[in-house]
Amino acid sequence: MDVERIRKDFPILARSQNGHPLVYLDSAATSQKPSVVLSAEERFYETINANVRRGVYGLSVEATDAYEAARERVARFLHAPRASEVVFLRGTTEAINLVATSLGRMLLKKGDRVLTTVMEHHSNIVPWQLLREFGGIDLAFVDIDDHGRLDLADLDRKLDRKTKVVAVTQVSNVLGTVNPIRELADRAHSVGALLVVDAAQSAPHQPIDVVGLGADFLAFSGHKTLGPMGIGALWGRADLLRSMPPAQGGGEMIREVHQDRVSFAEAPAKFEAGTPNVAGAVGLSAALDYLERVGWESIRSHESRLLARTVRAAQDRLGDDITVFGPETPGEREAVVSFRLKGVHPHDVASLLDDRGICVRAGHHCAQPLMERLGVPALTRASPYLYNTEGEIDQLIDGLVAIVAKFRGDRAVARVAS
Ligand code: C6P
Repeated sequence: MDVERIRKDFPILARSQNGHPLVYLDSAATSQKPSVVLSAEERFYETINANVRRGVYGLSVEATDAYEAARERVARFLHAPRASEVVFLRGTTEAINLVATSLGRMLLKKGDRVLTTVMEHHSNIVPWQLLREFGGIDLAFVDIDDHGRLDLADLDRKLDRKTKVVAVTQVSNVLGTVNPIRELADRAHSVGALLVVDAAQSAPHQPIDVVGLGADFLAFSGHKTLGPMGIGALWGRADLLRSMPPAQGGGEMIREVHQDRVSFAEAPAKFEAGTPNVAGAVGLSAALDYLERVGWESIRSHESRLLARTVRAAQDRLGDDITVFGPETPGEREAVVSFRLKGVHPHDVASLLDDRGICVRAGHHCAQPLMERLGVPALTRASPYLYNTEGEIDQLIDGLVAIVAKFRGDRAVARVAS
């Protein structure tokens, strides 16, 4: 894979930050966008902008066709049996909220269990907590082992006949742990529970096979997969979507509305109340085309080289001064490397790296239960993507070595002064 050529497709990578070339290592928060995505959105607004599904005039039909073609594109990416199983939403958060709200109205009764895990993003915890607060469901969390992998024995202990939903991330946004989704699907289905998969951190790195995974629902965000912000998708099994009530009401999701009654459109329209983000869907479609053109295999092998280099160089050059979290085996980790430097607050690490033009995320990463489980208040996280180079990883490590030296020096000065 020719990374230098790929970098030219991403206009933002040519800018500088604090007087240094930009080194963007926060793609797990949001990816950068190639020109083809920017121009696909622009072209939509310049040439076919009209509201969808409403108009009988040609322009509106063209806009609707573009929207539905984007749905077909996402369905192909997900290997979904039918495009009508793909619901366009703002992203993973909105998708999981839809599932929780709708299942809360249809399936989940007081005392039923939803099983999630301690490694989830808040988007796959809080929607279920809302059902606990307002619907009286029981919410349980599967633990992790010392390497940051799911504790499957704990899952078996907590997965009982009361369990109606298992909600799990495919890849942790903090640990990078890759969860065994197919195995989890089989275990969930053995007690009659549905499996909801959060693919926010896996979709950017591989095509998804919703049927092969055994998922009942799967959600991802366009903005992490080179697409625009404000667009993402929920895939759901056709029979489930058919029987589920809508989560939101408004235009376009109805069949008939009268003062005394309402009936709903078929899925996916039933779940897409209001004017959708059509340009976003068109941009997402262009992003998936771009990723496919580059080639998933090439992307994955490039990324695993970058991740391995990050972990190895961090350990070689920083030794005991760094603790890297998550599974050590390369195949068990994807997307992110989270770490702590001894004696330096993660926010200071991110801020000092920013002085060198290097963007990494620091904080609880919207995973506070995981931070509590790990016994840390915060972590620093680097998340490379297809446009990052090995040289950038070396700059990151150089930066960390300098930060450790600076803080060690500061402490020595403080000791002398006291
Ligand atoms: N994680 C991160 O820096 P939205 O915001 O809806 O596009 O995605 C939410 C979400 C859900 N699940 C996982 C596993 C995620 O990582 C995210 C987003 C970003 O880690 C922003 S907090």
